[in-house]
Amino acid sequence: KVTITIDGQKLQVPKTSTVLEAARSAGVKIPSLCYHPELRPEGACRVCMVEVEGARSLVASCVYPVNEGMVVRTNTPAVREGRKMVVELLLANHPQDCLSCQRNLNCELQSIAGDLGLRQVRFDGEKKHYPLDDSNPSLVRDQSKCILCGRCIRACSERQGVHVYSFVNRGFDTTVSPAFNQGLHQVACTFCGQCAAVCPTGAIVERDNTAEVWKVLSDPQKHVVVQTAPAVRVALGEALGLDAGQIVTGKMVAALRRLGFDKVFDTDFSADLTIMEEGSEFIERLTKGGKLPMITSCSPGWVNFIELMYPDLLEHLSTAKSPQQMFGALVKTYYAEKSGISPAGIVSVSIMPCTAKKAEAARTEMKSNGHQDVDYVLTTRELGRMIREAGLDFNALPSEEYDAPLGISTGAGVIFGATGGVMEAALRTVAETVTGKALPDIEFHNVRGLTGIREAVVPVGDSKVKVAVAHTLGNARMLMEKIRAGVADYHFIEIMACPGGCIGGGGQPAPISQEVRQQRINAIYQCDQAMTLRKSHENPAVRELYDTWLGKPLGEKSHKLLHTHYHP
Ligand code: HC0
Repeated sequence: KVTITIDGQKLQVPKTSTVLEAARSAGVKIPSLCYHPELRPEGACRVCMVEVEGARSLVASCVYPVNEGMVVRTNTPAVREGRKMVVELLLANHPQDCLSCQRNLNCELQSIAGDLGLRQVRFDGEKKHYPLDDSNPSLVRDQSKCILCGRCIRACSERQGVHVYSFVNRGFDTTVSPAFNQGLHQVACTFCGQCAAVCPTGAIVERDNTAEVWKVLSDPQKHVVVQTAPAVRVALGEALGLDAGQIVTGKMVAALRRLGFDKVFDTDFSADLTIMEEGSEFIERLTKGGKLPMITSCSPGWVNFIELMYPDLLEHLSTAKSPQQMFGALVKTYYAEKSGISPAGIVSVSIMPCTAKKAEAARTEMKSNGHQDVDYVLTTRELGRMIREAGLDFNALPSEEYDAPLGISTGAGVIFGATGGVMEAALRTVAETVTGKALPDIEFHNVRGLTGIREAVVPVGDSKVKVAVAHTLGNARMLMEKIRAGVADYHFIEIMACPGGCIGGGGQPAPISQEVRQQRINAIYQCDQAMTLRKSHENPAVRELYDTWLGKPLGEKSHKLLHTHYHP
């Protein structure tokens, strides 16, 4: 530890801290833009400048190390003027379209300008003009809104190990771009949206599909059904002014009905169904000698990643479609048949925490009965915007139930939303199916948590199953390298592209910190504990589906509707 003084307050701080970390730990708020607590600091924007006694000029506190006896001042006329100047220069070169920007009222540049009391921009310089990159279904990039903080570059490289972006050109012409200025659809982008999750402005946002959804909702010829992903219910509240980790399932269902959806269903139902298919596939591979380790296939950012980076290992992926896609396939077949509505008149919408789900739904092979399984995917943020646009007082809404039968689910379905949840849900069902006996304890705590890669050995009948769970694509890469080198002795692996799993998805309300992730995860496990049924194979609606329509897991109909193939 070292002793330093910040604004007259003496503090003992770890000697490896930066001035910014030390100040924040003492509750001193220093504004920042390029700094992100989970990414390597870069000192690019200088908004976090402070005075350090003895230093020749103001210093960027995010990269300035503390040392014994240091005296720091964070609030002097020079500091305030310096910060204002930096932000003013950024604004001089920024489109002044805040009112119509997707990030209006949730933009870090806007709030810093507000906090610093900027009332005028004195410089009317040349503005940057770049074409939009809206070449893909998931993300839209507007470089004219980019402030060159580099957070997207670092998130993509350090966290995801994908390296899509870098700085190109020099001086005023500097931009952040994929190689050769190509669109995201032309490079190895997985559409995970972690770049959008850390972008402080509107330079990288999800493709907004709300207008299309409003249109079908007001079309009386259309029967519009919606499914909501497990992780949305513990984060939507944040988009509507509530604290992180609030469980808003019932209010969300009520809001969706008031927006005009004809049926409100739950992706948790098809998460249970996924366990039936994927669990059976795992048991088959284990007992009959299929490709092991088998790897989960429900996170579309992850599926894009393995297709792009490890095409030689695609056989390891489960062939099960993701719950979103299984759900969509059933809506256009089973549900259409049961309700007597032509699939051509049904619009299938899903609410997801994920930007890659938009690209997944658009895949050409994701069709059933000649119709796309899922027609529109909205992120949690987009649903939040629709609820506000409709003028609903979210907090005052009653708690309502999902519609049956595709809204019936178990605790195993909801934990899909947290890293380790798919594995735990699968283990609950696989262990009981193999042994034919009820598990004494259905909670598998060793696959839970936020450690990057977790391993466990789980007894299943007479055998021991070695499992691994990874979240973020950077951690996925480590496991893939082990498999490629032939040194991975796992039987079953769960991989989710985003930190924390879907609760930390690229379409979730920002800002997301480790604390926010933990609160959402706690809420997910609370949802599980509150359910009467907590194992997928006990879901009565799933049982009925198999008994009356689908046949058995891995049967002919399942194979056709619920399984898929991948593209090397
Ligand atoms: Fe997920 Fe899913 S759990 S990927 O994270 O498997 O997006 O929440 O909906 O499909 O169920 C996301 C979340 C889902 C799917 C489910 C899976």
